[in-house]
Amino acid sequence: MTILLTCLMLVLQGEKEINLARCQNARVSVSSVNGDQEMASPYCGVRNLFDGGSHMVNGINYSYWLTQPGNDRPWARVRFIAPVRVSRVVIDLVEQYDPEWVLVEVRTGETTTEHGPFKATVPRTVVEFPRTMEDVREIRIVFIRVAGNGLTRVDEIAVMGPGARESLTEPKIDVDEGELRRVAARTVREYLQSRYTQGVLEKTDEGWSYVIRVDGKEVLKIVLDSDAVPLRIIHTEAGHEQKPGEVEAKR
Ligand SMILES: [Ca+2]
Repeated sequence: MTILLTCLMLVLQGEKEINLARCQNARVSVSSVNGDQEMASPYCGVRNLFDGGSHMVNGINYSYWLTQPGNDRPWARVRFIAPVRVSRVVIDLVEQYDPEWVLVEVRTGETTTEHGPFKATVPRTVVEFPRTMEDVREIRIVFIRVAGNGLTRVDEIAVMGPGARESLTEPKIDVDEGELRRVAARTVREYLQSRYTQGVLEKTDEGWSYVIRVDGKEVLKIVLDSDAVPLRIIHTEAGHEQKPGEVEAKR
């Protein structure tokens, strides 16, 4: 009876264990993406780690994260805007692309503690904390390959802890300047067939801009928002503006 009441109370409070990495509160990032793609890539990018096995963007069904070759200690990170409680981390791996060891770093407040390294097991590695970790701001999972130079593939990561199921959503990417630069560079490649290549990233009042100059004269500018979504492509030289395609707008 007591157990039933406890369960009922947990349900009423919405306190079931959920994957906290899939909440509005979380920001996800990875050390590299195969093909030097941006983290947001639908093919092997970071969102595939937190898609529940069903990632589908524009008819492309990829559900795993794949690293760059030579990324020997690749990592995936989940940062929480507001602190959370975490009981365990569940990692889905596949043979041939699996790491030997898994190390979990947990930042609570200003302190970071290391858990492991634990021997990785396929298809699933579960890192259970001795007790629920309180006040968690960040979890970083480091994958260690003894052989080196191989590709690491991870199919799914769940950072489990109490939370409201209705807050589940698409994971948001922790955008840094490297990600902004990668997204801008791909936009240049796709729209301009590599006529220009090197630009500089600049912070302006309207957000971030990637500006390409030839002989000191601005020829092209791509305006990105803080989520690294290209908003406008301004051909300064030709005097016109172009909107990025549908793929970009949906991100
Ligand atoms: Ca997945």
